[in-house]
Amino acid sequence: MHSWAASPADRRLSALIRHLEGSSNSMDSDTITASPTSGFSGSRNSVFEHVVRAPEDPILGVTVAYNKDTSPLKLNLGVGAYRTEEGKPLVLNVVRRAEQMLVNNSSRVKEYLPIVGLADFNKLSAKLILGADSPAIQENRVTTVQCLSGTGSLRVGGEFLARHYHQRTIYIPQPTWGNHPKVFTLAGLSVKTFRYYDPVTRGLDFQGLLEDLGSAPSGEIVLLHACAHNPTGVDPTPQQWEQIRQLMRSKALLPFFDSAYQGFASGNLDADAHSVRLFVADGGECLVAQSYAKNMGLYGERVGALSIVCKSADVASRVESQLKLVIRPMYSNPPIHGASIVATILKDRNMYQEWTIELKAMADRIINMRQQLFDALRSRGTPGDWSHIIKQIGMFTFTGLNSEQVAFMRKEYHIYMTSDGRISMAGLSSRTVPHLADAIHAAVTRLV
Ligand code: KET
Repeated sequence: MHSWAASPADRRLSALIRHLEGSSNSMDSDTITASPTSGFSGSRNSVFEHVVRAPEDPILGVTVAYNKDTSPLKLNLGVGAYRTEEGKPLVLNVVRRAEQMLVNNSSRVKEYLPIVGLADFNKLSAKLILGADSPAIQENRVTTVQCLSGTGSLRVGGEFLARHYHQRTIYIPQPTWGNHPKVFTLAGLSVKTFRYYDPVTRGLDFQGLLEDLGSAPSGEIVLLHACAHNPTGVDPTPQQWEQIRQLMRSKALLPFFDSAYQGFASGNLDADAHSVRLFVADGGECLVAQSYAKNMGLYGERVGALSIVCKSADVASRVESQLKLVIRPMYSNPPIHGASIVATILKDRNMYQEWTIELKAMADRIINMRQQLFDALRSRGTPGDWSHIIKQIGMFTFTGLNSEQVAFMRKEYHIYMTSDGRISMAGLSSRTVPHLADAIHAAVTRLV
């Protein structure tokens, strides 16, 4: 290895170059490129002439295609965003109420937040994921920094690890949320996968998972979905989590939890934090990225948090000082509005209660859509075993439809989903279930 490659900044740069090269393999060799040094006045060529068009994002690009479709039948089941029975985006009542309180409070100003964000928000976020009585919090062993939603929290955590942790590889489940490999590669980590999902059983490949983590070099980082695994909807049982914990601790593998769906899996915030709390209860260290996009419906507010649970208060405070050095040159400090909404709700007993009720209603509606879709396929006699639709957990169903069937449903039925056959159950309603069931039925009977 060249010595220059040893610095995290260089690793990030070469990762970035690889990333960009990866999206430019369709470059036409005949393309005439502008020379940046040609510089004569009147040149019609842009200095960016050589820039090739990048493909749309595999998830957010689905919405781009959906928006262009003029059919009244069109249905977007791509991005994981909650919709009401009427197919409309939802702003929670408790969020509206919190916003009103913030607007009415004339003492509030728009000054910069500290680099680590809103102090109340950080304390309350750690409590929400780790539990109000968490010894790690009481012993001041947790540092929490407000970040730009779940993605930003993963990125800051990844970059901190690339700079300060002795191992540089992160193991991610196969499959996982499509942005994970990109976030961690650009943060300066190497990405490897571990077996997670078995397409035959449409369940967890627990044996494969244990084997792969068992043969990972000691000390490596492991990305775990705290609950409601995306895209598969398959979570380990509590007993399996305990086995995973024992294996990881015995090999000193460092857990990095992605908690994007707390409350969305079961409708209960504590139950959905079980995996994280299990790992924190043994006194070991871990990272947790939290998002309020889904569970508070704050998607566009970009509000989330990164917590690092350490062995001692002293380590935690030094870690926090280094997190500030990651954040300051990246975006300086986080936005104030979304975090203020969250803090307002989390610190008021009544508002917190109101939130849990609205959250449970969202989770229940999703579970109800699972049942309706399953029943609709059964009543059509659609070939195949569709019981995974009701067994899977969280926002998504990993249907098992192949990319050809997905393309067929888009073309013939104007139904949009990611090409891996993932559908966002939260985008469905009683009104649209029959249309989706018709499309799935046609896809599986015509295209095997
Ligand atoms: N982790 C997971 C597992 C995840 O599914 C998402 C978003 C995020 C993190 C990041 O969310 P943020 O909005 O940064 O808090 N997933 C949905 C949206 C997206 O792809 O951005 C999705 O899979 O549809």
